[in-house]
Amino acid sequence: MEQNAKFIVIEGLEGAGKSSAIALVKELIEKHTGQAPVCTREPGGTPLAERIRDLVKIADSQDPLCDTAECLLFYAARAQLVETVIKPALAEGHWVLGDRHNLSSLAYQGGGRGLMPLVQSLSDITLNSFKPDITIYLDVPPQVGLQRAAARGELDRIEQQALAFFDRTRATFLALAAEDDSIMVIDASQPMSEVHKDIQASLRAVLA
Ligand code: Z5A
Repeated sequence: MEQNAKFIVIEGLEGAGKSSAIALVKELIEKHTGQAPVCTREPGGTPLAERIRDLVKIADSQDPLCDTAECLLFYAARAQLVETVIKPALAEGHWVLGDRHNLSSLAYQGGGRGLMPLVQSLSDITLNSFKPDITIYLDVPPQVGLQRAAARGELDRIEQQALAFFDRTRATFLALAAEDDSIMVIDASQPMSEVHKDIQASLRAVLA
């Protein structure tokens, strides 16, 4: 059991390359600790939070989700995941690797939807200063990321937003990263091998 288990999160717009970054970081953590990390995704990661994931991802033209309800659902899912999976895992000495966390709500709902005061209040109430040790933000222009996501198949409800929404979201990711030393920005428009080199370099200190 490791006394100083860490919570590492991978963030980025759709198509930024989170899936392969997660596979890489998982391998690096396994090499460092000798144990697979607990992997989570948001929204989701518990049976209840996965049901909330379906609610926020699937468009219902008869009863479209309003922005405030969307925001509350993300925080309901996050509260369930943090309290029942992430905190217990860390307390038992397991490293946790997250596919998205609170920075996504600050960027998409706070920046993209323009709901920052609501997001900040929910963040304070729900997380009470709990945060990842390190966040790796994979930065990619929305046009590039959405093209990659579209090449994979049909776009979900959030992916169908106008480009301006993703421009605001990206600008918020970058602004928040600029004021928080625990958020590492990686240029994810590079070839994947270069992205992976940069990720390894940014984790050198924490995996030393
Ligand atoms: N959301 C929110 O609004 N608020 C919140 O608080 C939270 C989430 C937690 C979750 O959907 C949605 O919820 C998400 C944000 C919102 N919506 N949007 N839009 P998700 O989990 O289903 O989707 P995602 O997180 O955006 O995952 P994704 O689209 O799968 O992105 P990805 O994991 O980064 O993509 P990928 O599969 O790694 O890469 C996509 C393709 O690009 C793939 O074919 C790769 O081989 C290719 N790729 C990746 N990197 C490269 C490079 N460097 N070069 C060339 N090709 C590449």
